[in-house]
Amino acid sequence: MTVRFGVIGTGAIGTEHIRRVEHRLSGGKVVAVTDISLEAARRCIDTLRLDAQLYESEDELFQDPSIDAVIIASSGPAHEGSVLKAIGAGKYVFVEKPLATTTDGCVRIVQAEARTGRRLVQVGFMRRYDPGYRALKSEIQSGRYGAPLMVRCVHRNAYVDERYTTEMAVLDTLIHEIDIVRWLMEDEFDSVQVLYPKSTRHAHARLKDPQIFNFFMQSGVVVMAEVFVNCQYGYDIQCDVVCEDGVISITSPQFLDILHAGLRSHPLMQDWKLRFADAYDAELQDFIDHVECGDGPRGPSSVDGYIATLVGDACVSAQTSKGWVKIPQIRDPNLGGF
Ligand code: NAD
Ligand code: NAI
Ligand code: ISE
Repeated sequence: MTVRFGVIGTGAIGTEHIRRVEHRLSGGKVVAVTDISLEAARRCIDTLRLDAQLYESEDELFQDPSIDAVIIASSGPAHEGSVLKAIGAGKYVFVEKPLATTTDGCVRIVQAEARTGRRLVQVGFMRRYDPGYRALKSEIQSGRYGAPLMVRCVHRNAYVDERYTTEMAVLDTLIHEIDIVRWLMEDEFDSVQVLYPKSTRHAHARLKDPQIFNFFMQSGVVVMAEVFVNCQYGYDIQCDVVCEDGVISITSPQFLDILHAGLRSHPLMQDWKLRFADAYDAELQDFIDHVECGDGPRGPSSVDGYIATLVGDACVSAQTSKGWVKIPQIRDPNLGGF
């Protein structure tokens, strides 16, 4: 069976995901698209020469019985409404992070999915599919380096535009670290504190940049995560796990080593598209494969999306409250979900 996709949101990553379903992955076909900007949807169809229906609203797209699954790649605040309608229409859902921008919105999604009695939702936490993070997890689990004590994360973007604010750094950017640290360490967050170093001259008035988020995990491990989204030089993702008997770090994939004019250099990736290309391919292929065989997605779940937003909410409180903020009970026993 071919999984027939409808795509909601044909901006930067929506277009990338359509390209990969159509040209790189197997078992999927994009049959319909929509975007709140019909101009963006039309441009996507033209640029990728798609043989796909353009719907003027997501409601029409959800009513199309030939669509098996949707990719939701609209801006974060639009996700909740679209995911709930998709579940109501009985479609499988691949939704970009964050699952929803409020904890209550995530709860509504988890509960709506649970009421259907089957798993329908996968969240786009693609780092779980990245070869570097997978190798790191397997080294941690080998026990060869003793117990982990500290984790140092760095998340740098070359630049962001004027729409990106101090608060957005949490659910837009840091949320990747929140999810990957839970997954790597098999541990939950306990408390968070935010530090603001001197701000870069490249940040605009509504953005403090960089920001440092310090966490205690429930096990006592300390996580230090830097978010710096106007670093100018490129896209730079780092993660070091300091253990009792050694340090394990991921390295960025590098394609070139250039000797020129008295210097040895490595060109740096400029954004997420290339850095995580293999991970995006793998997460969507995994989604297609599990939808195709009828057992529903097995990747990051709506509960993972809920926990990431819950921790994110505490980080946003910590941004304005100087001290440590306790993270509420991670897993509400009444939540349900898969
Ligand atoms: P974008 O602004 O380029 O694209 C968003 C698109 O969604 C736009 O075309 C916009 O018109 C459309 N849109 C917004 N609200 C909509 C609605 N209610 N209905 C239909 N369409 C709507 O943004 P982007 O960079 O592609 O990011 C989109 C999503 O992907 C975000 O959730 C973002 O967090 C996520 N993202 C994830 C990664 C990653 O590494 N996993 C990377 C980039 C973006
Ligand atoms: P974008 O701004 O390029 O695209 C968003 C698109 O969604 C726009 O075309 C916009 O018109 C459309 N849109 C917004 N609201 C909509 C609505 N209600 N209905 C239909 N369409 C709507 O944004 P980008 O960078 O593509 O990000 C989209 C999502 O992908 C975000 O959730 C973002 O967090 C996530 N993302 C994830 C990345 C990752 O590494 N996993 C990388 C980049 C983005
Ligand atoms: C973007 O939405 C992503 O998810 C990227 O991976 C991240 O690096 C960037 O900061 C976000 O804006």
